[in-house]
Amino acid sequence: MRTLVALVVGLLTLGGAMSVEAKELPKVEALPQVRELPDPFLFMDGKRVKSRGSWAARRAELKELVQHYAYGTLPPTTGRVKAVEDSSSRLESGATERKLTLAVDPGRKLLVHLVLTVPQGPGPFPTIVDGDLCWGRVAPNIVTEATSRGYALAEFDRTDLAIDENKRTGGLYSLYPEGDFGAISAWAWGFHRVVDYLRTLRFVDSRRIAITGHSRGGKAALLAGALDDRVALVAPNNSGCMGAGCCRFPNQGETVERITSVFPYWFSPTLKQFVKQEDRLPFDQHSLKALVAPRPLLSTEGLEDNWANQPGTQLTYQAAREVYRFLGVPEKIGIVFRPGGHAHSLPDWQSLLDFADWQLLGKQPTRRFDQLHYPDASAGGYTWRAP
Ligand code: GTR
Repeated sequence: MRTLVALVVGLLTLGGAMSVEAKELPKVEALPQVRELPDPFLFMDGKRVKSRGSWAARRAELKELVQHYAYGTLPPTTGRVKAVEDSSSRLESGATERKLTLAVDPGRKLLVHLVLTVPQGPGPFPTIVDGDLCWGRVAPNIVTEATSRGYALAEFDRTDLAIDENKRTGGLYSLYPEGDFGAISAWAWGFHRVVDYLRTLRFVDSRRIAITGHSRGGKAALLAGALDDRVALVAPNNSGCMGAGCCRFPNQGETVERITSVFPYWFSPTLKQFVKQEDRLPFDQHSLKALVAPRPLLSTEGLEDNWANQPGTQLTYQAAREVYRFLGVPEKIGIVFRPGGHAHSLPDWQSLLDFADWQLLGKQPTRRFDQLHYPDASAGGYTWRAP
């Protein structure tokens, strides 16, 4: 009886997600070839989302699909994060900089380095998490820009979770040696653990935590934001292939073939099977963006950053906007193109802060976040529309 009740409750709560978990997902060769960006409203069983109420079930299915076919399944959550403060100092701006080590696994073996810069005053402050500490600190002028505008900044080293090399050693790989997850999933998991910790701090506004990252760090930020509703705003920067740029129309940018040969360890080994048949992917990167909906999402792009497929990122913006429109919040997805190449520069951060001021703090924006830069290719990109 108890099992039956549990089963019924499980079916009721999981809805459409149940069919995904109960059934084996198709082998890559059995997936249909879809040349356009796949319809995000279409379930694997051919049914289509009809009302806002059934989007949750399709969203659960999409979460399974992106992990299964592309990034690998994130390890389970670990619960309480333990923090040790290594140092604390007052900056000229009046902000406080705290260097911390987080123990993020139950055995307290997996250590993550975090630098937290907090504006003067009691808070609570909206907080931006960036995982790219492995590439050095966010430039001081950007830190000052963020803190003077009332944002705390949390910089962590995603490579503490998984090294950025083609070997599965250390970090999360030691804890979950059987996992199919690649480095991007491990890094996304790291974002989630930092969010766990930030939510315990009284000076952090836990309802206003934004996440960002550059390039491979942007791919991780997008995945992390897609999979965790506690993240209030997601801002991948120049994230390109397997980030905010689509696989099906790579334009002059990186392809799935290239990224899985140069960086195979970023993904589940399954992704490689889609090489030369990317049109069998049952989603594309607009689907990751759609997973963030209805929460705010901004992608920031460089006009000379061709490798990151800016026109394909514009296309995923337009396609994902169909989902945002369906959910009644078309203004919550944005895109900004700036002059220049591949970098996480001050103008990108200013775009993020302006967008966050609007979306998280309700300040009226003085700029637009919906301006296309490239010829509108949506007619050739997708034919479906929101129900
Ligand atoms: C490139 C890679 C891109 C991007 C970039 C980066 O070599 O092809 O996908 O991630 O590195 O992370 O800077």
